[in-house]
Amino acid sequence: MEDSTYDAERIQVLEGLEAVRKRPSMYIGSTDFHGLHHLVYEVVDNSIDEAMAGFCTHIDIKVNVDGSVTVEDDGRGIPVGLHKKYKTDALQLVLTKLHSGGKFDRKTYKVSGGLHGVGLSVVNALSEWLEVRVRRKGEVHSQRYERGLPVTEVEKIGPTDETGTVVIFKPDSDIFEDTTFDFDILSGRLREIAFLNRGLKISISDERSQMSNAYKYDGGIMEYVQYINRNRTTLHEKPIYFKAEKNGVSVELSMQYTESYVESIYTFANNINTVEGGSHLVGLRAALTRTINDYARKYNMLKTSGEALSGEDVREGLTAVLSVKLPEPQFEGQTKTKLGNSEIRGIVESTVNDKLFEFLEENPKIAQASIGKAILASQAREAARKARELTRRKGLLDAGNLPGKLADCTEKDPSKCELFIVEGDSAGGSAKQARDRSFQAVLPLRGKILNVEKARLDKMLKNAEIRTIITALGTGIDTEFDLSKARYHRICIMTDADVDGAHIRTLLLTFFFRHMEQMIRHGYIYIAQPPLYRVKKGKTERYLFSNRELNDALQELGQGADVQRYKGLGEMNADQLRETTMNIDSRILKRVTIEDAVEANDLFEVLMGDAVEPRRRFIHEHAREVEVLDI
Ligand code: 0RA
Repeated sequence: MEDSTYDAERIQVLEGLEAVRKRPSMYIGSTDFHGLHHLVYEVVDNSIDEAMAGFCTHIDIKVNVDGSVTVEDDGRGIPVGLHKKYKTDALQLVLTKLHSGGKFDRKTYKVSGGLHGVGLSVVNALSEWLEVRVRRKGEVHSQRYERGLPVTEVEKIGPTDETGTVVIFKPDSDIFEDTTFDFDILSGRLREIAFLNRGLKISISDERSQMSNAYKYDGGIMEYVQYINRNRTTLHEKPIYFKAEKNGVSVELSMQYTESYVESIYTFANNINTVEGGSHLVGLRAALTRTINDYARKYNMLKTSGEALSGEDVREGLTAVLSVKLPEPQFEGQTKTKLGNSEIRGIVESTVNDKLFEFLEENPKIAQASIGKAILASQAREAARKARELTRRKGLLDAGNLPGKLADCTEKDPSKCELFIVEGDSAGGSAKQARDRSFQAVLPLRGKILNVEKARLDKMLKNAEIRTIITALGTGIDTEFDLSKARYHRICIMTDADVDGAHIRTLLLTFFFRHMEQMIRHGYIYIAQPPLYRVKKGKTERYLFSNRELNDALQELGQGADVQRYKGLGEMNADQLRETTMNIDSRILKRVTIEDAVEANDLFEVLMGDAVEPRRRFIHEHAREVEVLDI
């Protein structure tokens, strides 16, 4: 009987190994960059489980010179010693048996579920080699595997008075497209894990580059919120925080209001970033709206008793981190990052209702600041709605009221039409001469358009430059946006190649991102790329778009070349502008992606937000680039 169990086990392990190596994506999602990094998270997750159980205080990760990775923890150590039923060492079982939980299950929440939680055996199966060292019961135990199969016994290699586990593995290049680890990617996720596990020290070093980081946050998710808000102006110094447990589910929330208009809610379930949201997020949203309204009503902060703050109002400018831990998480959605457990909604909702109300009662100053912000948001939204209605009633944004400054094209089919938004009247003049008027329209903008970060929609609509853009495009904005009404399918932003130009481009991209996102998503927005230099020698004439191109050209053409630097579009004559930037056959246009827009939006927060320190830091850090731009 015993022997047949042993044989059956061996066959099962071999079949398991083979299955993992044959279809790795079934176990780790993919064999690309993501799958590769997933191996590290998988090993780290096991140490995190040990930390959540209260036995591990430090996890250290090393990227080694040979491309292998070492993960070391100071937990209890993986169990070692003969397993009676399987006649195999317990350590070997953990490293070879798929889902070897069962008897060895630690009775705490686990980081299992989603793509995580597949176990060390999967990492082992997908590694060219793996070595494990366990400090336990006074001895160091060691074993080596190759492609998942043991090549040594579990050996005792020396005494120790410590406990812990070390796993060293080298991903198999037969399985992974590229086996190079990215230090920044690993660091980013490890920092997130450190925030989510208060007090746990996680260090990482890269033996290839000598870079290293260490994370330990005694404030946990409260510090996480402060970190997210580091570039924003906060409305109360200390973030709201509480932790509670209900029906075996742990609910931890921290949040802080800022002057910004965006909502930044991050949710986690068992340490996994639930990017797609799910039941815990639904519960949180419902509780926020309810509790903020209850508190505001109790203290007569609303004008009329019938008045209510909407969900959008209470979330404007809010940064929040919600971390739930539950016994059996179900992850759903495209990327398995949506929490499916329906019972969690009610648990989170009632916990947040109770605890948040309690927190506000105990911290009246924070309550005032938070609710004041929500009331302001509500009033601004109402003002914006009225402004929009007024503009609509007066037809201010109708395409029938096309702005005088717009030099329109003759073609009427929008899919063939282009609009060049140009900085400054003089450049606008050159562009009008340079264009092909049959399908290219030109809209010159004067000066900087309004700062859309600070301005609310109602003020924004009073700004002539903004109105001009909206009217020329014909689409309307925000809730009234209608892509099918677009008068041009190509909108080209054409600005000077200096700091001001970059600034205006950032402004415009932020505007499109926030109020006409579909324009970007559908690929309607482009950046025109005017040249930085013209080099002329004899009959050779070249336009160059970067300093590098200039250097190369000067090398090639030798001495005596004449260099002209274009500081602004206005310095080019119409022929030059046509040839280099507007003519379909010779120009370079860069289509704006949503990632570009997000980047512009972030940059914008730094450049335009009210927090002075981040702006100073940004300008300092980017001083060199600015210099290059602004010679
Ligand atoms: C099973 C049971 C116990 C600990 C572990 C696994 C364990 C696994 C890993 C993987 C990396 N680090 C780890 N640390 C611990 C509990 C054993 C006991 O009761 O002492």
